[in-house]
Amino acid sequence: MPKERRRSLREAVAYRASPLGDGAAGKERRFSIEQPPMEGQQSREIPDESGTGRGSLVPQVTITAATDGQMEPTELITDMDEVNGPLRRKLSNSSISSTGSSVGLEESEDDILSDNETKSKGIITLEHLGDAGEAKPWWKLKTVVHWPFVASQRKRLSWVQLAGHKGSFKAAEEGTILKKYSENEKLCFERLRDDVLQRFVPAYHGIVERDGELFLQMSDLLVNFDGPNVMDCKMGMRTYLEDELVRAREKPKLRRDLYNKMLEVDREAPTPEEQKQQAVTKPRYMQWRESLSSTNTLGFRIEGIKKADGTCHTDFKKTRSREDVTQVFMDFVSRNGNIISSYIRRLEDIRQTLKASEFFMKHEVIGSSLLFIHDHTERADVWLIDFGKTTALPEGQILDHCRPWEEGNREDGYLWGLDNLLHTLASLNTECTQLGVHTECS
Ligand code: I3P
Repeated sequence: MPKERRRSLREAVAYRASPLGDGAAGKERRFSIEQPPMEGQQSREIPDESGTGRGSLVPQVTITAATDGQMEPTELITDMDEVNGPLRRKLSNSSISSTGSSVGLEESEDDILSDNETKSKGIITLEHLGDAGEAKPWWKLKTVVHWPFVASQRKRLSWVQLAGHKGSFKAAEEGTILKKYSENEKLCFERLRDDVLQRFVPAYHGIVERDGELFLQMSDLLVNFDGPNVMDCKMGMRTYLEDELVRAREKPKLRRDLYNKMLEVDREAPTPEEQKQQAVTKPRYMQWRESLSSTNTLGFRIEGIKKADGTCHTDFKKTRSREDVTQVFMDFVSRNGNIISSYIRRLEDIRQTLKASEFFMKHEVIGSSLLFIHDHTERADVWLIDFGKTTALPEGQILDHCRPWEEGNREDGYLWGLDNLLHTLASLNTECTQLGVHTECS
C-alpha cells in the first residue's frame, strides 16, 4: 500500500459540468458554515488557536439522510484536545514551531518511496452531491433546513485538482471544500484572519473530521463562476524551505520516486551517480524543477490549467522562457482584453496589499500559488492559496520578497515573481501595455 502522503497541497477547486454519480452512504453528519444560526439550529464555539481569543460562531445542523445520501459523515472538531490527542497521530502534515524557525517536514525526506506513489493531477471526481434536479435525499434535506445555497445546488459538481498530493481534498457542503489538515496551513489561516491580505485568501471555516482524518474547511473559490477557467501559478524563485535544504545536507535521503519523475521529463537529467543509485534527494529534484521551469528565471511557474471546455493541462514542467509563459497565458485568457485588464487590476491590488501586509512581511512564502479564475461572463479573480509551506520568520526578522535569495536570508522572491507576472499579462495586449503596470522589483 503506498505510503500516505501528507503536507502542502495545491488548492482543489470545484468545477460544475462533468457528471458524477456515486457517493458514500452518509448516515449522519454535522457541518459548519459561517452563517448566523438559523431558527432551530444550535451553535457551538470552535476554539481558536490564533491567540486572538476569537472563536468562530458556527451553526450546526444534524442531518440524517433518508436513504443513500451522497455526502460522507463530516464531524466538526470542537475540541482541540481531540486534535492534540489521538487524532494528531493521523494528521496529514508536519508540525511547525510557532515562531516558524524550525519546521519538521518529517516525511519529505524520509525514505525511498514506492514507485506507484504519484501526484494526482487533472480532473478528479469526488464523492459529492448528486443531481439535485433528481430530488436526491440530500437535496430534500437541505430544503428542509433552509440551506442558503438553494439555487446553485441544482447543479452537478465535480472537482479538478491542478497540482498537489493525491487524495488531498474532499467534497464538503456547497460553497466549501475540505483540504487535508496541515498544522502549518491552519496557523497561516488563523494569522491571516487579522491581516489585510484576508480578502485575497479563501475564507477559513475551521477543522473538521471525516472518517478519522482531519481536514481544513475553506470556501470553494469557484462557486460563483459559470464554467470557470482556472490557472495555478506557483509563486517565488524557490520552492523548498531553507530548512529542507539544511536537513537534506545533514541527513541526505534518497528518493526513487523523484528520480523516476526526473527521468520521465529528461532521461539525461540524472548525474552518473544518481543513475547508479537510482534516486535523488528532494532539494536536488526541486532545484532541477525550478531551473527547468520559469521559477528561477521569472519567480513563478505555471502548474496547471483547467479550461471551461473540461480540458486539463498540467504539463508545464518545461515552460520556462518569457515567450513560452506569455503564450500559455494568451491561450488561457483567449486574448480577451477585458479579462486581462481585470487580472491586472486584481494583481495590482494584491501587490499593494502584500506591501502593507504584516503577515507577508513576517513570513517566508514557499510553494504558495496564485489561482486565476475567469469565465465567459468576463468575471475574473485571483486568489492566494496553499500555505502548507508558508513559514513564520524568527521574531524581528522581515523579508522584502524582492531581493535575490542567498542561503540564510530566507528571501522567496514572491514580489519579484508577481512583477514578472504583471509584465507578462501587460504584454498580452497593446492597450494594457500602453496603460503600463506598476511594479518595483523587476
Ligand atoms: C512536486 C512539487 C511539490 C512538492 C513535491 C514534489 O514535484 O515540487 O511542490 O511538494 O514533493 O514531488 P512535481 O511538481 O514535479 O510533481 P511540497 O511542495 O509539499 O514539498 P513531495 O514529493 O515530497 O511531496
